[in-house]
Amino acid sequence: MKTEITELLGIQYPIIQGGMAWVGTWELASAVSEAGGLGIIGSGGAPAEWVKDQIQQVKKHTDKPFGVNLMLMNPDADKIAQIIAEEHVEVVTTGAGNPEKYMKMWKEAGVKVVPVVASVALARRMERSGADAVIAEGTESGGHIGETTTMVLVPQVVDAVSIPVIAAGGIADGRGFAAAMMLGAKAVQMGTIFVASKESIVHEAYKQKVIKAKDIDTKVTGRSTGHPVRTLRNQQTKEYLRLEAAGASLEELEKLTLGGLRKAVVDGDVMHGSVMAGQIAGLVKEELSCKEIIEKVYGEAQELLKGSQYE
Ligand code: TUI
Repeated sequence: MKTEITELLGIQYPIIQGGMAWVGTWELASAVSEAGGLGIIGSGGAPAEWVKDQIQQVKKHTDKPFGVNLMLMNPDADKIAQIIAEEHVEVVTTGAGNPEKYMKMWKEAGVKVVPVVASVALARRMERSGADAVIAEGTESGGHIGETTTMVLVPQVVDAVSIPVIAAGGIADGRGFAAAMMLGAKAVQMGTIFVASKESIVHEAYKQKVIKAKDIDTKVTGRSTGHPVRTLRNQQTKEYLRLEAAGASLEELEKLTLGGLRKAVVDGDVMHGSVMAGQIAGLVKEELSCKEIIEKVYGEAQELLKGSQYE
């Protein structure tokens, strides 16, 4: 399937892996890229040296294009932005902020810039600043989220900008993929399903929690602090929501989630850690390789899109 995104990024399938903190390591990113999608190293809150090392590792394991996600709240963001330019990474995606100040440097280095947006306003602004495409990410997604659903956000972003739009949030099979194309997207980004993939380095307990999750098993914490985060419900979310409702201080709340994602991903503490996952976790039932995931999602979508312009 050729779309503006496969052409822009030089990839076989219009499928992009979400840039997940702690999860988007070289192992996952190179597996997704090797399978014909776009693998992404998730910088999260990691130090710049770690990101540089991961880039070298992906380059060793695949010749295909890959990207780096810069989480803009990372204290090392300036340094990581520079490494992305120096290493001539093919694509940068950004999250949790506005990447305008790095745009010129990246464009000069030939890096394609694809910001994640959760609103039409930011999508428009990113297009004006020179973004090559945007990822419209709905509130169904795991991790740090906006307010609007994928179904509602994607067509409005598509109408607002002339650069290609990638849909994210709530997609884990061919039906979601086909639906996103019908909304006007030129590719999809998926996170949760890749968390549970064979190549994902997350602790086995994390994978099993995703695989066992049902439709209503995610919770959003931090709405009151302005940093809403979607995770699978556990002791941590229960305690957080209790404290949040009781008007606890930011400090008290942050104490509960500090280092929570590492705790879940690395230590496998899925009771007290932050088990970030999207609402679509309920649809993820088995652990497949990245190649199997991409071929399954794409194959299902191809059947559904017969007779449409994407055939
Ligand atoms: O960034 C994400 N998802 C993430 S980042 C992350 S690491 C983290 N951990 C704990 C707390 C906070 C972050 C985990 N998941 N997705 C992309 C995304 N960006 N979603 C929403 C946004 C967003 C929100 C507001 C982007 C820009 C924005 O405003 C920009 C501005 O300054 O106008």
